[in-house]
Amino acid sequence: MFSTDDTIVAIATPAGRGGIGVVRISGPSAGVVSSGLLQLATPLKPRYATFARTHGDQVVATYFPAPHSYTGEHVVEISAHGSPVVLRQILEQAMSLGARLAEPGEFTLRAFLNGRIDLVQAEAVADLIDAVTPLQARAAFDQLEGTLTERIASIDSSLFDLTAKLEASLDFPDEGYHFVEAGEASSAVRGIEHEIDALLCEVRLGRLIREGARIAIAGKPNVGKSSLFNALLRAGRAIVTPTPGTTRDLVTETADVDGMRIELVDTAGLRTTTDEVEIEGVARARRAWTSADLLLVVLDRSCALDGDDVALLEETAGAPRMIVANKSDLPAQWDRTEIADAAPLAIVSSKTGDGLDALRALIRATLEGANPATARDTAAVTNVRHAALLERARGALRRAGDALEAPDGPVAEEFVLTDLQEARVALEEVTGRRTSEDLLRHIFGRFCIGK
Ligand SMILES: Nc1nc2c(ncn2[C@@H]2O[C@H](COP(=O)(O)OP(=O)(O)OP(=O)(O)O)[C@@H](O)[C@H]2O)c(=O)[nH]1
Ligand SMILES: [Mg+2]
Repeated sequence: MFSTDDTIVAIATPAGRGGIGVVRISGPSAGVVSSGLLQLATPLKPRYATFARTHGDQVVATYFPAPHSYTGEHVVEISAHGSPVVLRQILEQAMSLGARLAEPGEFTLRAFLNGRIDLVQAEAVADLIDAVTPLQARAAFDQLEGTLTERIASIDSSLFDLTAKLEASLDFPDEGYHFVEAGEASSAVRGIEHEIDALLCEVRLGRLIREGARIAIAGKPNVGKSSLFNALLRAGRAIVTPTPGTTRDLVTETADVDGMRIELVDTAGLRTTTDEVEIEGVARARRAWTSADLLLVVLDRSCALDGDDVALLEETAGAPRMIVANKSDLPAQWDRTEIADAAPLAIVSSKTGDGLDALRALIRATLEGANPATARDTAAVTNVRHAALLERARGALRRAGDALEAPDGPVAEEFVLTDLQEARVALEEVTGRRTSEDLLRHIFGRFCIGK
């Protein structure tokens, strides 16, 4: 998988019919393969789209000579009519001319191996392709542009400075911090630790953006849970009727709520019943509530609160939740002061759509919790792998800082250096300066063919 001395080929556009389909060839003999494939009057001019014929189609070919291409190698991209048959023929001809079928993500892997991008950026390419909300796309794009890469590079260069000074001291036989005082070293370490802390603060938000959150809707029968579910989805997905006990099973759909990817779960209305189906529905509802990142507790504002509402508010008190007072288009029968509850409250009408935008914003703000980001912010860290490595770096820095500030004088440089070195190794693993074949296999295995 890791040799780059052969030439690879793949269809880069999605399977099936399309207006245009692209075949991408990368490697040392991309030029040779494409000239065997294309009937050309003159050789391809670098970076010029050129009309040509293959043996069965009219195409436009573009040649990107190394190193100024996506992979850093010679690349030829052939745009053909988007027929699976035509594309397959071009692919097969390229293979008969010596190219090998690319593995998933192998173009991007080559870009990484050739130093065009680092590992964070390679992972961002896959995230960008997988993005389903604009916010996810923007977070991935920021990483592709190098926001995290740059922040890690700056942290690593401070670490490099400090390690160099401490290492230099080791050459002196007598003890003591020769090129940097222990106090100065410890404040440098604490400063770096602080920068990593700042990155880690974004992890929660980053994971929300990248992976999305699960929100369950809870409430008594007939308060309008399914109507709210449909309104948030902007689709008539769940059945709505005036009969209490309409929803019996969990209904789950993915929604884009204020840019966040949300898995929304509608549940059966909570009530005591002897109906076997409904009993199971209520049991499922309760299980869905406990696995949710956020619970929307729906109350009907057009009916006075009753014992069931109070019981539900008590039952869900320990969960991360918001209260949604529904049916605001009807005369209100109670107000906020009647609920002794600190949870955020939104007043909406699932019927008219009133208050739904405010509800969406409140959902996002509540999920973001302690780290509210403005609508334009995204997080630099969205990936669990990065977060775990940053945690490891922070742990090592903490030990180094403590060693430098030890009550009976700073610990010898060697020990501090071991910790600093560990922090650097973790950072290098984030960007992929240090990496293993297994890790690369894992990361690039989730790419699509042709990327
Ligand atoms: N006026 C008004 N009626 C609403 C509103 N939301 C829901 N309803 C009505 O309330 C009734 C019950 O709505 P559903 O969405 O089925 O309620 P539910 O909570 O899912 O009910 P179950 O599935 O039986 O637990 C229907 O007749 C809806 O049209 C609202 O905002 N305003
Ligand atoms: Mg329902």
